[in-house]
Amino acid sequence: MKTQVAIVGGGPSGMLLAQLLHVRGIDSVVLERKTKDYVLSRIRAGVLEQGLISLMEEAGCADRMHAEGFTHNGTLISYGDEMFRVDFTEHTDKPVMVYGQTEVTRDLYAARERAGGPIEFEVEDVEIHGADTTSPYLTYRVGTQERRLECDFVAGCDGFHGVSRQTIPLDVRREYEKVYPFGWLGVLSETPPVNEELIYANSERGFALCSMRNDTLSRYYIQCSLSDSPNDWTDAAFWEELKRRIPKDQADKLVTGPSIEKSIAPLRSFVTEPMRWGRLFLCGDAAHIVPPTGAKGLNTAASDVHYLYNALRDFYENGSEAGIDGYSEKALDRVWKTERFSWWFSSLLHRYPDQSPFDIKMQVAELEFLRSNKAAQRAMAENYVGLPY
Ligand code: FAS
Ligand code: PHB
Repeated sequence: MKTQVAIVGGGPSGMLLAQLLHVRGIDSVVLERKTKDYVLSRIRAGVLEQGLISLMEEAGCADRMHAEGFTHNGTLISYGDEMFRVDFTEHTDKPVMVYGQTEVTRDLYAARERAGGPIEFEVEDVEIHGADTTSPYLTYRVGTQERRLECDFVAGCDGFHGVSRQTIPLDVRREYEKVYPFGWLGVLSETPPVNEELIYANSERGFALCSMRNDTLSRYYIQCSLSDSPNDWTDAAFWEELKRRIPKDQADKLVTGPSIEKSIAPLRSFVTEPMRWGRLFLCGDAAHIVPPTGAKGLNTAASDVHYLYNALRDFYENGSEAGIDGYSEKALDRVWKTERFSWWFSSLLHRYPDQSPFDIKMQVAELEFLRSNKAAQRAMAENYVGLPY
């Protein structure tokens, strides 16, 4: 089989790239390790930047998002019983959209199916060959059948544990990592959100986040130990701990209910450089990971896709290699800025095991400064709504 762009990974990165290329008449084949149901069962991001919204519109997949998504013009930040609001539109004239990653991926799958775009599920042993030549190809297995896919380019959209990043030789790759000494225990519940906007909570017991998917589906997180497992937490224990980490007036109105999903995500900051090797291009979690605090994981995958999609368009439509040659540098420039913001926001809100009383005083001083200083709020807002592509 032959295609123009072989895409490894059928998560949001791979599916968004495939759909954007399709709209421009560029053929691609998506190879996904799991089943479609498995991919759609993963509960992850919840906040979309304007850049991702625009890409979904360009891909012709934005109707349901606009119909069902929630526009948020600001967010709440609490520490103890204190709480203040950062108004995004006051500082940036841009809102964000609350619409789950699961729904984004569902919309992209629906578009792919409408277009009859080839996607192969449950593929195994994907290997990328000849990435440093002008005629790369992939080999993989579906069941007992060995297959080969000839292509012009390979998009590595296969996440942190994928094969693409590992294809770049160790003497070419430079990796940067920070592992955080805690995780996030997340719960999805069919309950009304405690507040119309998100609440990012710094408390002496640890971080908490009150988010949502719609007005009857809430998403909550609490910082937890890396040694915890979801089964260590009954629903009652989770709700009790969440209430102790958010302001009392919010805790008093929190509607609790049975969890319909409960999982723990480790937190890490990770970047691999370069994001291109020959005809192989890394996108999204295959190249970088952020702690979810700043809601940047999915959104930074989107900016990678924007740069790669336009680079490939330029190649096929104008015969120019400028975009593909500049992809890695351009993507990494924005990646590092979102890594910084995600690290800063995580440092501001979480309790770290080795924190001294002085360190905690610094956190409170930073929160007080953010609360009282418009320039500080503008800087936070500009990062949160998404830096320009
Ligand atoms: P993904 O990991 O989503 O998709 C990669 C796909 O490639 C998967 O479907 C995988 O099955 C497939 N694949 C892997 N190896 C393969 C192979 N060898 N062959 C074929 N296919 C292969 N971001 C936020 O902004 N907010 C959050 O709250 C948040 N929570 C998260 C919680 C968890 C547990 C995780 C892991 C991530 C979270 N993220 C969050 C980040 C997340 O949203 C990612 O940024 C986003 O999924 C990135 O999308 P992709 O780059 O497509 O990678
Ligand atoms: C979510 O709703 O899952 C969510 C929202 C904001 C974040 C992280 C996760 O910063």
